[in-house]
Amino acid sequence: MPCTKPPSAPRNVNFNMNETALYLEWSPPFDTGGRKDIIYNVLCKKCGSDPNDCELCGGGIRFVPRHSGLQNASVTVLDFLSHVNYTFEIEAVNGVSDLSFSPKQYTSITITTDQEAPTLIGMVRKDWASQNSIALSWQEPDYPNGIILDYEIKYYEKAYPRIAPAFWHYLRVEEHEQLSYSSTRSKAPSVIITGLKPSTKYIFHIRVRTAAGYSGYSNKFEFETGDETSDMAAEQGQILVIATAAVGGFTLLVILTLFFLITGRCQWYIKAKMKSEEKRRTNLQNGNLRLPGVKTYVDPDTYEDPSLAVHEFAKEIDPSRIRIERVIGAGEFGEVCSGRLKTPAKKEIPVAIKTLKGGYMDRQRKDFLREASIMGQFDHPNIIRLEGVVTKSRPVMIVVEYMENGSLDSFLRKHDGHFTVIQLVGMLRGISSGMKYLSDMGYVHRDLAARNILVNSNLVCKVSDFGLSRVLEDDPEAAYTTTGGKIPIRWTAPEAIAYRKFSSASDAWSYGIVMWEVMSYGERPYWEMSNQDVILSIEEGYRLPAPMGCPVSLHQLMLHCWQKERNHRPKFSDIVSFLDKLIRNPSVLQILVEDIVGMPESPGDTPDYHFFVTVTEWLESIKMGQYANNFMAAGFTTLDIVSRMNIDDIRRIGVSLIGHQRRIVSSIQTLRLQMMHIQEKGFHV
Ligand code: ACK
Repeated sequence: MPCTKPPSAPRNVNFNMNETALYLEWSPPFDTGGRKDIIYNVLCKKCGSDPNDCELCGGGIRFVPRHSGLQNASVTVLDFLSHVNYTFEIEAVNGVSDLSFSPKQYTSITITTDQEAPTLIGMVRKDWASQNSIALSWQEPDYPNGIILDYEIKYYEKAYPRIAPAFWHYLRVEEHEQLSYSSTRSKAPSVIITGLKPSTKYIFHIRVRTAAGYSGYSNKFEFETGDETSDMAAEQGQILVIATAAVGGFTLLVILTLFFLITGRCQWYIKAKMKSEEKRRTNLQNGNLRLPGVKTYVDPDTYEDPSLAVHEFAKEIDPSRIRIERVIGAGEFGEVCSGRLKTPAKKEIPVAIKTLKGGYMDRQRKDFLREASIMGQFDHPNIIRLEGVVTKSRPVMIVVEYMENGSLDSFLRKHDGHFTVIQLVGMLRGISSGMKYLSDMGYVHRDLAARNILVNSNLVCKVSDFGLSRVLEDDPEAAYTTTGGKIPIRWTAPEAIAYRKFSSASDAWSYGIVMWEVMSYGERPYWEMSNQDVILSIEEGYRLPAPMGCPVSLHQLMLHCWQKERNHRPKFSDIVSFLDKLIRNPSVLQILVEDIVGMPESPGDTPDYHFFVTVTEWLESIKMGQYANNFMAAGFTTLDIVSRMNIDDIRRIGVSLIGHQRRIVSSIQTLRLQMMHIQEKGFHV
């Protein structure tokens, strides 16, 4: 056997930095020295303008998980100073490195830190609590390092309420929080948080924002809301103040008033503020309150003459400005072509042109142009932009911006496995941002699916296809007027299927399905299951398992979108900020579902699975029966053994098509879940 030797240096060091954390990652060395026991050490140096003038960073800087003996090729650096050149030397060592006389092999990277982030908030105080509200206050940070823009207050119920605890048991604490928290902002160092549950403990932490970015979060503080008596106490407090003032006379009243105003604890003021805040929340929850200054969507069906609507929201284009180049697909009303549009500034821009085929009925023309009347009201980077319409000559056309990569589902299928998780999350972030815009405008899409998202050459995803959204949810006729009477079952929330309750919350359900489509590179949701089976399985509590290679945090978000109770689903604003957090902390995305022992439980009622007895039966149920012999020959003969297989086993036994590998891995995850239930219930297969 040849001797082993120290490894070569790590490669491709990369970094990602925000105001409070620096994330370093690198590739393993080319030459492992013939050994598998590679670990990494990171040495930090602060350097002056002369790169040779460096000193060790010392203890001021923190490494997570640590700076030496790292098993993974990444580390997070915290507590760095501003305007400093840091050089990080990353070395790879193995079991024989210490025995070698040759110099250590390392790669270095130098990073200059920017403006300093504000320091942390210290103590947070509870000023008072009622049944549904808590008032907090705190000191400004000692060194804000700039003007304080606002404070972000993040809070969550101490025992996470929304999903069965079993779902959370294997997750790290931070991941619980990532999904279950609420947050609010305040410009002053105090806040009244409303809409809480009575007699419930909440965890709060707060961070401050300046132009340089966010500080880290403060320590966590635990406070409890009051019970019925606390509201009475608050009322009694008021009476006491009034009584005291009456008895003690005018001077005492003045003193008390001043005292309360100065300390900001005046019960009257607080009560009034609390009431108005709670009212605001209630209005928001009912979805009635539109933010001031945010445009509201106007349903074109409210126009008696639809051509009035289209001309209000869409420009009429002279057809001589349009050059059709080629047909790129077939739409519901006619061909979709690509071409060029001459702008008034004589510039030619690429466009897609939807045409209305000849021989149409008046109703079809109205339906066709309806989409333009809707699209023309939107102006957002993640919503397909309408350039204009041609209605005064034939063919009738809708001209929209051109999206080089076409629809998202086919694009992903064409590029199976080609993107990094961060790129996929970037796409999802774009879609959620477009959906947030739509829901802020009061528009319900009803047909959100990867096939209705378009992708441009920069991988920017835009929501399109505004055809299904014909009627607003409170229209009693809604059940009978949807195009073709068809609902895209696999993408649609149960309440929308059952009683046409379409809302932004049902769009959030569809968004979860889009997430699943994206993370599985365009796989069909629920595979070949029939629509009827999909409806029944959802009703029974079944939810799609995580696609292969899917980070736990993303599958959690999907499950969150698929909560039966629609008010428990996240709002699109929650989704956007959650995905932003993931993009800022990509290390969270490294935890994949298949790395975790035990599988998440579906939300809702206890699932009632189909029980399989043989491996062949199970394979056939997922339309993979052709591999039954491969499983048997390799010794994977019982469902118990199969449930412990991993992706390498699946490749090794000869499942070479990536789509098949993915389907089998996903189904094994469901199988494991099923096994866990069987064990818990004491059943035996
Ligand atoms: O998947 P695709 O290439 O993307 O095929 C469909 C086809 O037209 C029928 O809808 C494509 N398509 C639709 N709108 C656009 C657009 N704005 N830019 C580029 N392609 C588009 C879609």
